[in-house]
Amino acid sequence: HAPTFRKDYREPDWWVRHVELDMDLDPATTRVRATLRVERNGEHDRPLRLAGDGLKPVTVEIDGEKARSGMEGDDLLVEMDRDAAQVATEVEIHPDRNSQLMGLYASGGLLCTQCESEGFRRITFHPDRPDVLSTYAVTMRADAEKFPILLANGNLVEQGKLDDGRHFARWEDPFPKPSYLFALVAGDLKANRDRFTTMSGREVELNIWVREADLPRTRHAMQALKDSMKWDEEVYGREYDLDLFNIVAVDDFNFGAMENKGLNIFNSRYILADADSATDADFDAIAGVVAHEYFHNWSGNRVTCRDWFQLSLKEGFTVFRDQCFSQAMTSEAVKRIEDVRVLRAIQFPEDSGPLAHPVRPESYIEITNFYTATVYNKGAELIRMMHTILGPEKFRAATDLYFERHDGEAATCEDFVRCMEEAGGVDLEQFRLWYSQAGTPRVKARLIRDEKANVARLQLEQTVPDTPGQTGKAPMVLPLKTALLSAQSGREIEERLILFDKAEDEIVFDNVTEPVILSINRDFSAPVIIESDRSDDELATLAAMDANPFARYEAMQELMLHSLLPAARGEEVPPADPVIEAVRRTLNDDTLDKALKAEAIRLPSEAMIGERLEEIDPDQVHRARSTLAEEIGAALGTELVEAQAIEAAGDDLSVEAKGIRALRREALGLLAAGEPEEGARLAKALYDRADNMTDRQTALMILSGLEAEERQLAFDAFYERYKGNSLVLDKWFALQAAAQRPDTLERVEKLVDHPDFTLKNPNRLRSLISNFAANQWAFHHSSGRGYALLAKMVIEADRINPQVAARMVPPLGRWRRYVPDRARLMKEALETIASSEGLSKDVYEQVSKSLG
Ligand code: HT7
Ligand code: ZN
Repeated sequence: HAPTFRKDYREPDWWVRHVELDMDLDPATTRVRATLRVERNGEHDRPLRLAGDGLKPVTVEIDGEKARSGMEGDDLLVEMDRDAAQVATEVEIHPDRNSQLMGLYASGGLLCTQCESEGFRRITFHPDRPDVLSTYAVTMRADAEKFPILLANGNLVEQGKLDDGRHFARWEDPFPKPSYLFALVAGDLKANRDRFTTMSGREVELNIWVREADLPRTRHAMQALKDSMKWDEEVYGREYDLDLFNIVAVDDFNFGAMENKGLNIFNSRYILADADSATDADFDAIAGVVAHEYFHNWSGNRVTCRDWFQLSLKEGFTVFRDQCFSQAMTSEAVKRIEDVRVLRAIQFPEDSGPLAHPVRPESYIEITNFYTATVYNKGAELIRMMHTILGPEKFRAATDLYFERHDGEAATCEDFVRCMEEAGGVDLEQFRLWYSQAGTPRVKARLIRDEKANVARLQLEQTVPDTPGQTGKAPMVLPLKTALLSAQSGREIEERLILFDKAEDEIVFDNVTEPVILSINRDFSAPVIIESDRSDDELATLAAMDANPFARYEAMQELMLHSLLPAARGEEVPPADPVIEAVRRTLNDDTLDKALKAEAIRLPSEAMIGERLEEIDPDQVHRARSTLAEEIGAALGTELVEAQAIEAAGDDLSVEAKGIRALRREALGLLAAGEPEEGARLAKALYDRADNMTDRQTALMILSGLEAEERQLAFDAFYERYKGNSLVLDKWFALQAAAQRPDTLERVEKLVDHPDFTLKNPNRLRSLISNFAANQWAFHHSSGRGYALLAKMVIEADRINPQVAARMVPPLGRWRRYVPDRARLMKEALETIASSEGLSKDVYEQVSKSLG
């Protein structure tokens, strides 16, 4: 399993200008004839190397004559005696045996493709690297009854009937694209059809293709698509470029969705929704993913990546774009809080563990292991920081320059930063370290008021931790949005953007004539960990008064951690009164909207508490968190009952209605912790009257942690009602895997044998196993059986789908952070996986790095 290095990048020896594909589609055996118009790149006599993965050439021809060729491993080498030629190959592939879901595969009666990053080589021989851009023409033939709809990238140019009940369609994509953006779908699908008029007045046909029965559940996705198209025009000046935009939903999919040119393919969980079956979070996620894939049409497709080390060029930028879109469509502050929560819960642990890597990695064994929170979410934070440094107008000028200069090219992160520098008129030399240095910077912040001089001095110190293969790092540029508030009134005295770029610095605020409180890293302007010495009183004032809603949430989290961290370390626990009072104030604050209230009263998760500890004892962390929840619940019964009782219509997806349901979830959760019987009664009543999935899921989540007869009744009722709906059944598995109860491990061990559980469907596998591995208390059971179960699932899943299996390894990789008995058991589980025979390179890379 040899690594590939960024430093080894070389331009391709041969360009492929055009690809002509001719495919006889059949689930058992599909015949693929590919004709590549190739051109020598520069002066050399190297052969044409075409990547393959499990392919055997039936024929290889140059300009219609048999070619001299041979295999080297999986690759086909073709001897070339001319500078330009038509090279044709023929292979046979077997979609119904493709359990990896890469290349051409069968899912629920459909045939569909997934080519990013290196799946095209499972369909035909091809250089299959993102810097080789070609136009494509695809002719498909298939059984007309089983596969009445035949789709590919671009425009449909011809279709018709054939003999033997077969038919054909020919598609042409005029935009040169890398092979990872190739797609086709064949199946019995129906479309939700709509139209969009672009800013220059062009009409675009929009189709969302699903099974006929699912059509009513596509409305939200269609609205999100039209909103995204409009937003990209208004905010980035980007117009859609084809006359047709197709989306297809499939049930078996390794990721969320794929941005293939003109033919996005989606995991059905990011398309299908109605109030009866989808939660508010599902609706929001659908809008976010639809927007993300649509935005890729410019940030990814029109301007693509030179090589896979540049993945964040398209992914970080596109995540930033989808986050801003969702902020604009919902609540700016709440969406920012959610995004930061995800960053802290997933990316921060990744950045401090054995799989830490820079946003632009230096090497990989298997590139799919680098579709990570670091490349995506930290990558988005880098773009956000540049946006903050440049300001919105210059940032827009810089993206205009980027899209214009690199349209139709395969670009690099460096190209992007250079456009930011040129159009923004800034020097980003030191900022570039964000792309190359892994690890989350830590900032110590101390505010000292000098009463005599009427100034406040902010002393800052930064350190960037060592990560695998990287030590002794240089200070980074940290844009810290900082304000001083009057300690008495909470009034904002001054806000500044500090560009902190040294190991140590002192920032002076003049004209400070009264005691002040520090509000730092507002809106999470830099993705760093802030350590400040602010007191409970100061945090409580910020939580109640800070004009920046994100900073209010942040102060509340810190206040809670002041109480949780000593308890989680087994130290003496300070009284919970400051937290209880702050929660009471928040609940009684009529100026705060409900969604923000819900965020503010939410306790940090066990994973987040663990992140702040030097050594994690999962039982102690659990006890610390549940004790604080109990105390709040017992003290604030009246306020919590009131907060959870506010009603909203189930099909109302307004920010206000979603906030009401979010507040109900948090309030009922705290209440159930303090008063379990009352909590069980209210949760069961909620389950019985709920007219939407959000409330139903809240009720089940609360019941799942209680010892009450209502629990089983509700879970059984839910199963009976939704057993035919696989996306909802995923929730049934997920809720049980996430249950905060002592017997969750045993229940999950049994659920693995449930007839509805399968390793073949990634959604189902993740719903049970990944949710279980994220359940800190249950997964880290002192017996080590949780680790053993995960190891067993990884080994079994690896034989079916290595990509999905490899993504389940990271929870075990955290072993060094845990108390010795857990660390030993986690390491043993990793060793069990490592010693299993025939491990894929995907899992091998994750496990060997985790142990190393
Ligand atoms: N660009 C897409 C990545 C993706 C993917 C990668 C590896 C294996 C399967 C995959 N399916 C989709 C998704 C995105 O970021 O938009
Ligand atoms: Zn993406």
